[in-house]
Amino acid sequence: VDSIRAHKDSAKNSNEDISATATELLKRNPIPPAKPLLAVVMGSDTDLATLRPGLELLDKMPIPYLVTITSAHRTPQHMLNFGKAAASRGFKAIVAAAGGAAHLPGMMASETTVPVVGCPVKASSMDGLDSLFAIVQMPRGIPVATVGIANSTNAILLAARIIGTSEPAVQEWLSAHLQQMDDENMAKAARLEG
Ligand code: RP5
Repeated sequence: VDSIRAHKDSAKNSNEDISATATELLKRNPIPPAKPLLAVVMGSDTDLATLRPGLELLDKMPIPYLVTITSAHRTPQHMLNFGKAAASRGFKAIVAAAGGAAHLPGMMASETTVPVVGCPVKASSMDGLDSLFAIVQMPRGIPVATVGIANSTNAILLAARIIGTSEPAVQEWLSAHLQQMDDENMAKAARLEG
């Protein structure tokens, strides 16, 4: 980020140069520690299509992660054990995607102090509204951060922001990502304005 700022000063409003630096930072992927910092869990393999955009973005981040399937209904014991062990395994955030009677994020959050980000999946004729309500309406005392229906990109970005509070490389990546979106939108606006 500092290098972006320094570059910004020296480039004196040269958007092309700033973009080049942001892109360069995004490509940098420091060797991750062996232990995953982020767990991405889903209730069924049918949730994978919804998670894909977020996972593709996660692949570019300097965050070691683990992806798995665990279900609040079909494998409840496994799901509870996963939640119980999450903190001692070193996870700093959990993204949990589920559809329909989407109890996975909430049940996971009831077993751990690791922050859980819930991603509602469209899995029924209710188009994801059922999943959204199931995930967002948690009882007082058991918080789950809930992103929009099927918005796995924001689920991953929010989890990355949580992890970034104690991982400078992640924060640097996120700043570069913000800068890149800014550059891209300014370039689009400039093209429209002619
Ligand atoms: C939920 O039930 C899963 O998260 C999934 O979104 C939904 C449907 O699962 P499948 O019947 O497609 O396996 O537990």
